[in-house]
Amino acid sequence: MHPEQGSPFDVIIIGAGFAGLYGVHQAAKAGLSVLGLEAGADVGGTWFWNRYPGARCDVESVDYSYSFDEELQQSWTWTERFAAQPEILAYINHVAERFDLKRHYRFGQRVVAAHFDDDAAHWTLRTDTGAEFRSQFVVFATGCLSAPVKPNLPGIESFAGEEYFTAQWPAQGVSFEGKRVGVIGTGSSGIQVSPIIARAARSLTVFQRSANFSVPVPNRPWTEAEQAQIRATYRERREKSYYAGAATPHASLTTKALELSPQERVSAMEDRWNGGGVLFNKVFPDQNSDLAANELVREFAVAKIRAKIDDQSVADDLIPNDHPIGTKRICTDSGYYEMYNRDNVSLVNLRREPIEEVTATGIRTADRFIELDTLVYATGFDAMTGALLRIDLHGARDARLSDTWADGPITYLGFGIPGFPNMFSINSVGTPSVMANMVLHSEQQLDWVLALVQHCRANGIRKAEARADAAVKWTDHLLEVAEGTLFVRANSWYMGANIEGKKRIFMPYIGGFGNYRRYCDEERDNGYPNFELSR
Ligand code: NA7
Repeated sequence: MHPEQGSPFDVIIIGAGFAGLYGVHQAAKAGLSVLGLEAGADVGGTWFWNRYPGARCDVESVDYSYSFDEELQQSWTWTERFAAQPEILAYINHVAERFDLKRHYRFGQRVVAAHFDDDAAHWTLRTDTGAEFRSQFVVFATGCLSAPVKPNLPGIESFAGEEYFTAQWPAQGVSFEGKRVGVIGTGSSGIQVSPIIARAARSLTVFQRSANFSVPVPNRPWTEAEQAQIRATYRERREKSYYAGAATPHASLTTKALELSPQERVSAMEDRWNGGGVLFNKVFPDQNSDLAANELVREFAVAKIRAKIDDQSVADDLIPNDHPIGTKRICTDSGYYEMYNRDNVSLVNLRREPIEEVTATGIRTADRFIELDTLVYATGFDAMTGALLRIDLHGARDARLSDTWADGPITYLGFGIPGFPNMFSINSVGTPSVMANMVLHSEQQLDWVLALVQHCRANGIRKAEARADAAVKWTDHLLEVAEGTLFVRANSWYMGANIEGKKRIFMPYIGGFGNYRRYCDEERDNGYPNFELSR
């Protein structure tokens, strides 16, 4: 029977971002019956929701794009070196139309519950419209920074002005002309949106709980010669990326920081600073593991930042002193620090001057009352685990994800969770995706998952479930790799530290894309020894 008439789909893929769309395309191409479910009204995922002005990717456009179809990559023209949100969303729409992917999707369907039927070996998914869908396999391509968190500030509900969330920005845009605007949050989103608001608003007050490092985005249009050169060498560029640490063709130097002369070090840092945040995050091979090397990079960045700011007491507040550089994602900005030289912009350091309450007309801090017409929340996400844990997820033997992950998330290679057969999560905990180029990760992970689905179907396997011991081993391994770095010293969202009550544990695999890919290849090539495959 056709799935529409009641029999389960082979696979349901949740999410219409880069990962979900690719999965739907490949599943359909492989002849599987596939359904896509998406909470948003259209395709785009992250780039559908985060359409705040200034939103821009920190990975070069020619790398942050699909590699699976040579004609696609040869025919699409990226205008800018670092694409802004509208161009990325236009690209995703182009891909969806080119491969006729929207017809597989139901939009406006947020999955709120997913239950596994042990006997029938299928999943039943329920969405917020009350609709139910069944499938043998389910893939959560729901994003790792997709569960927005509104701050829990006293009185926040009483604010009578306009309120916007960078992660749920209205498609029709927002006018800040003549408004007194407050931005809460100084991660990538706050740092990108603030300079644009500052140019239009009567006043802008930035409320900063933690300072972040930001590197200016070296954006410019691609020249025609560069575009031609990239097209001619695209395959090599991708080959280099497939087994690289960050899934881009760029690598750190091979010589450790302290083994270089001071002059060589400065020139390397200057070069990488001019290449943007992703490059500056890996100038030296030991910068994220050796504090002395990290300190050299930090000092270089601090001097760069100080030079942009007129008032050094403001610079004191803007320079992080609570984490080694790079252990929280380095942001990418266009004029963020320079913005503080404007007369209409001020910074509130919440560490010194906490918010006491939000009222109908503004924010009262420990020291003063700031009148506001508009509040912008750039307060981040319940990263990596939030999207899954917000769903009522029941696996086999009545396992609940919230119980399975009560002591911290465990997965095997990020895809498989013991107790949750035939369910896979993409770009999630246990994968290196958030550390790097998400698009190539999405291709690699969906290829892997769909190969396993096809293996099951070809061999009459009804259930595939990650083995508990393998998940413990993988989780221990990723923690061991993280312990060897400075990342565990930061209160970052990688550690779950931005969410009150969330277990503090390093969630991504930081061993690099190439190594991760090798583990995945080995598991597949050996016939999935770390999965329980039952008929
Ligand atoms: P981030 O990087 O998580 O930034 C969120 C910011 O909001 C960060 O500065 C937080 O401070 C701040 N925040 C969160 N809650 C509050 C409250 N209650 N009061 C004041 N300030 C608060 O999210 P983004 O959207 O900017 O970027 C996410 C990723 O997208 C980014 O890393 C890139 O990979 C792309 P905190 O640091 O927690 O003290």
